[in-house]
Parts: sequence; structure tokens; C-alpha cells
Amino acid sequence: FNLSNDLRKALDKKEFFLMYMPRVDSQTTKIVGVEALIRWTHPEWGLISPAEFIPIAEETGLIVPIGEWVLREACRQNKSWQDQGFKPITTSVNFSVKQLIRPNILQTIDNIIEETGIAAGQLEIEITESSFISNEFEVTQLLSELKKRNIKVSLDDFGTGYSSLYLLKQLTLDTLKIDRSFVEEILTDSVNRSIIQCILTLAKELDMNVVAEGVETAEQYALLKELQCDEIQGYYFSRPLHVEAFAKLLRDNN
Ligand code: G
Ligand code: G
Ligand code: MN
Ligand code: NA
Repeated sequence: FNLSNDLRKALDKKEFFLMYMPRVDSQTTKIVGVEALIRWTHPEWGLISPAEFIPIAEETGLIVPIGEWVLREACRQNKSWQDQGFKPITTSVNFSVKQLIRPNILQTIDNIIEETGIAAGQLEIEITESSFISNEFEVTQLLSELKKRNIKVSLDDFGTGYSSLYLLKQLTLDTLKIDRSFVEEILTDSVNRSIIQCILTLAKELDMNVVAEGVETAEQYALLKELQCDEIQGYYFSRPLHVEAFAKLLRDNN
């Protein structure tokens, strides 16, 4: 079978949907943000992970229309929660480098913000360090345009890629998301703990917000809270949720 053929038709057939994973303030445990995560229900094979189909979407260029759908849907949903009376939260959306370097990406983002009515400051774009490898100039230019609009930018999976401290100083990023591989061993590996402490100190100096990803236990959470990591994301608080379940969590958390 040919997954890329099916992927090509999936948008028209409305086979994609988003799951929502909360980000909570580590001190108060209030939900302050949410990451939108794409899912694909394949007509024959059922649920397919983005880890499988995003690489195909990137190779085939389908990531451009699919990414645009994700952004529109995530912004529309954010506005809808706000219209329902929930307090404002940030929605973050993962962007592939192929999307970032499209010449008309800013126009697309501007249109979606205008069309959905989301406040620009409530949108966060998640990029990875690898986005800069061959495209440092284009991506840096784009980031400064996003900054002008007050759109937030986070560096996802921080620490796993070709982390450059020079980039951190050079770029005006809003958020660092510490990769879950560091969080996983924060209690058992003192080096991992030191790395996280260093990231937190540096981020404070650079006036950046830090999110610890992949927090799965009460002990990991307690330590990150003590270390004053700003926000927590992970199965300990919630797995990615369907939209209805997320709204219920928001209601209970308010
Ligand atoms: O949600 P899950 O753990 O299955 O995600 C697997 C990978 O797919 C993660 O690296 C995540 O960043 C990525 N991913 C999820 N949703 C999107 C999306 O909308 N766009 C892109 N580019 N990547 C996504
Ligand atoms: O690459 P990115 O950080 O965007 O990947 C996000 C994905 O990471 C989520 O879709 C989710 O499936 C996964 N994830 C988030 N928190 C946890 C966690 O606490 N444990 C595990 N195993 N995976 C997580
Ligand atoms: Mn992410
Ligand atoms: Na990540």
C-alpha cells in the first residue's frame, strides 16, 4: 500500500483531527497553555502516529497544506474556548522547517489570525533546533517578523539537537521546551539534573520561559517545581486529550 497517496487525500476526506495536551504553571498547576497535536484516522489502518506520517508529509510537500490546516484548526479552537468564557490560554503548534521557509508563510499566518480572531499573543509556534541547520538566515528573519506581531516562538525538544548557545543569545525566543529525555532521568542521573539547572539559570538570564516536557511522576514534578521551572507538560498532569475532554479539564481547572 502507498501511505503518501492516502495522505494526499486525507485533508479532503477530513481524516485529520487534533488532540490537546495541557501545559500547567508549575507553582499553581493552573493550565496556561495547550499543545495541539495532529492525528490521522486512516480508513483502513486506523490511527496513525504523526511520527510515521509527518516525515512522509515533509518529503512530499504535503506538510504545507496539512500544517496550514493544523494552524487554522488550533487557532479556531483557541478562540472558541475563549468565546465559551474560559480564561485565555496559549496554543502551541508544531512547525516543520519546510513550512517555516515557505516564502508566503507570514501571509498564511496573518490570514489565519485575522480569519479566526485569535489574539496573536496567544499563538505559539514550536520549532526545533534542526530548523536552523541549513536555513539559519530565513528562519531568523521569520522569527523577527513573528516577534513584531507578538506571536510567541518556542524551541522544542531542547537539548537533543545541535544546541547552540549562540543561537539562544542571537534569537529572541520566548520559550524553551526541555526534551523529555532529560526529565526522564532527573531523579536518577545527577548530570541530567545539572543540565536542567543550567538551562533554567540561562533561560532566566535570557528572560525566557521554560517548559519541562515528559513529566510522568509526582517526584519529577516536585523537583521541577522546587527548581522553579516555569511550566510542566507530561502524562503526570494529562495525556493528549480529545477536544471535549480538554474542555472538561479546563472547566475543572479554572
Ligand atoms: O503526539 P505524538 O507524540 O504522537 O507526536 C509525535 C511527533 O509528531 C512529535 O515530534 C510532534 O512534535 C510531532 N507532531 C505532532 N503534531 C504535529 C503537527 O501538527 N505538525 C508537525 N510538524 N509535527 C507534529
Ligand atoms: O516533539 P514534541 O515535543 O512536539 O512531541 C510531543 C509529544 O510528546 C506528545 O504528543 C506526546 O505524545 C509526547 N509526550 C508528551 N508528554 C509525554 C510524557 O509525559 N510521556 C511520554 N512518554 N510522552 C510524552
Ligand atoms: Mn512539540
Ligand atoms: Na518536544
